Amino acid sequence: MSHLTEDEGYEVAIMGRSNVGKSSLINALANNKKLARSSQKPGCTAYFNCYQVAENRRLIDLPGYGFARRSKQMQRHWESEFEQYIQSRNTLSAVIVIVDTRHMLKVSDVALLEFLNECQIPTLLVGNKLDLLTQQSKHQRKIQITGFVSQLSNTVVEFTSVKKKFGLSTVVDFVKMHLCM
Ligand SMILES: Nc1nc2c(ncn2[C@@H]2O[C@H](COP(=O)(O)OP(=O)(O)O)[C@@H](O)[C@H]2O)c(=O)[nH]1
Ligand SMILES: [Mg+2]
Repeated sequence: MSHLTEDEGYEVAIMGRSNVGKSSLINALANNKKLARSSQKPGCTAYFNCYQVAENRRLIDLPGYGFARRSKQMQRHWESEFEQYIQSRNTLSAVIVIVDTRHMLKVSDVALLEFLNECQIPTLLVGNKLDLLTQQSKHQRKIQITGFVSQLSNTVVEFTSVKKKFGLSTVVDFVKMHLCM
């Protein structure tokens, strides 16, 4: 937090567990495969990685949460950084939370979504890696996730495959709107 740029302008932050596709999404939005480090090794990103989209407009790639191989102490450190960032960053206009649709929402995803809701931060929940699901599990997962999100007044949902470039226009529109572009 203390190393971030001045709290001026607009920011959209990208959050999610490790390996769900946060860095890949930034690369897709930027149309640059090498921009954000996309890694096979989970838990690699341990910084607020800030990408300036235009003057005073940033996308922030945050470290993955719920990464068990990271020490408990590091997990607690990042939890408190997340909380502080969400609660105190004036420029934080909106958050994109990404999940891997092969799995159910995890306790940590639900906790984050509910916290963002309490803080009244506009949120887009992105159910990613849709290309890896069968037609039937796609349908089931969409019903489960959409059902949960319908209880949250500040949250909308979209299903994507960053790999197959599917569903990304909703993400682009959400980012543009909240970065006032
Ligand atoms: N099949 C598939 N793989 C994806 C998709 N999005 C990301 N990945 C892969 O998932 C892995 C983790 O992605 P990464 O962007 O590093 O996740 P991060 O840890 O959340 O930043 C990489 O191998 C990506 O190529 C997707 O939509 N479909
Ligand atoms: Mg990453």
